[in-house]
Amino acid sequence: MQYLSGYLDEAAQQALVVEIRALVAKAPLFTPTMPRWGRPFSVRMSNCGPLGWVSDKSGYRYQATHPVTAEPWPPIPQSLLDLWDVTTGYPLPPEACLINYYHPDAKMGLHVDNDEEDFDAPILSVSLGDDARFRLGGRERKDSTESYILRSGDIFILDEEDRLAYHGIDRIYPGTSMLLKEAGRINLTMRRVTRDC
Ligand code: MD3
Ligand code: FE
Repeated sequence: MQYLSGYLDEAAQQALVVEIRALVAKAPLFTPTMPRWGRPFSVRMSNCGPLGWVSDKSGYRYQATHPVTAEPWPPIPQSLLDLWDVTTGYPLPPEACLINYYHPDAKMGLHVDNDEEDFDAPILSVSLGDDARFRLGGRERKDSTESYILRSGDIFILDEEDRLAYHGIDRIYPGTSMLLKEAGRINLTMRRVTRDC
């Protein structure tokens, strides 16, 4: 994995927040629920790109439309496509950009991202707003974990080695960033979903 601490400057972060506000005006944040029991996530989500990640009682999946509005997801902004090119150098563009919004008391339990077909492509993560404690483990839930503080403007690139590692967000540190008007954190993850040969 590559951790590009402080990669985006203040102006770039602010420009991204403006883009994200426009995206969530078109594709509002929704509350995903756990498969089977339907327990709501504390993180609210939206997506942009041809595909978006959703979760409800029938399971985790990628789909082309918003689960509430049934509209196609808005396109990924050019600035994010450029960021993907510059930082990953991957020859194919991302197909999904998941927008996670964490209230100060939101967390994301330890999990593996394996709903994609293509595990060779990198995942690019961008953090905005309040600091978060990110935990990265190994391929088994019992493997030891390392913690990182993800700050506004930080970028993470997950390559093949860490692609199937357990990870999660333990907590948000409210009031650590002035970027968003409200306390909380936004994380963007850009991904390939299909195996395009
Ligand atoms: C390590 N998001 O959306 S981003 C997720 O900060 C997710 O919102 C976290 O985990 C967040 O699925 C962490 C960094 C990240 C993203 C994908 C990974 C780390 C990863 C996939 C494999 C291993
Ligand atoms: Fe994840």
